[in-house]
Amino acid sequence: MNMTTKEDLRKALKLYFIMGSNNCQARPQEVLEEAIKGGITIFQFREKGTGALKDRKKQELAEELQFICQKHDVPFIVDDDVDLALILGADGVHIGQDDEPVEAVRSKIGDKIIGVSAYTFEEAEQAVRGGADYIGAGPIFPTQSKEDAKKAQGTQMIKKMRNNGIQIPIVGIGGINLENAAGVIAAGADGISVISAIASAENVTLAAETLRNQIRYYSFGIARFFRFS
Ligand code: TZP
Ligand code: ICP
Ligand code: MG
Repeated sequence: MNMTTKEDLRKALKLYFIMGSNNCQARPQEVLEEAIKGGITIFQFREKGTGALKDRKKQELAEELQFICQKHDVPFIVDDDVDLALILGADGVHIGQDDEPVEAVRSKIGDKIIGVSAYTFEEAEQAVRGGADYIGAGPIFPTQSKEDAKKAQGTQMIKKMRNNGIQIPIVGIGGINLENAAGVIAAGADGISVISAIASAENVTLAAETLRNQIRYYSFGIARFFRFS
């Protein structure tokens, strides 16, 4: 995967697809292939919750999904499991507030991508200080996909992070779909991350494609607005 500059990462975060084996009906390998056809720009392997695979089985699925990502030059990120990310040589890890501090993860994983979940501005600020490469802000809208999800706080949290000096890439997460994706970008996010809007879609490729077009259209509008105003 070619990710040579910070701007490459910002671009790669436009349409972030997250999935584990319990998020889809069809085989995850097929769902990922279809989502890539639809234009997802980065993928996170998040094997969590009811019936989640463990150990050897988890690693085998991760390897297969990583292979698919590599074939299509889509960055492959591992949720939570820094050891697995290292074993696989993943492009990065995504960690939450209950995981190890960013600094500790950085010392293990070197210059690979580190994303951090943030619910508040203070959490985002701390992640930046620790050396995070991007922030996953949310839940923005109510979600069914995370068992212990906090209360949704709307797009204002993204605005707050932006207005208070968070400059690294931000992706919104939680309940994002075709109807509300534009508002997340308009609030200042570089991209959106979704599980169910793609993994549970009847037509995975079409769902990804439609989200991608939505983001493209709105990011373009915002870029023009700032250039001419
Ligand atoms: N973290 C905050 S919300 C969420 C995670 C992992 C789940 C997002 O899933 P969905 O289906 O896109 O709401
Ligand atoms: N944000 C992102 C991008 N991924 C996650 N797993 C999360 C928040 C909790
Ligand atoms: Mg976590």
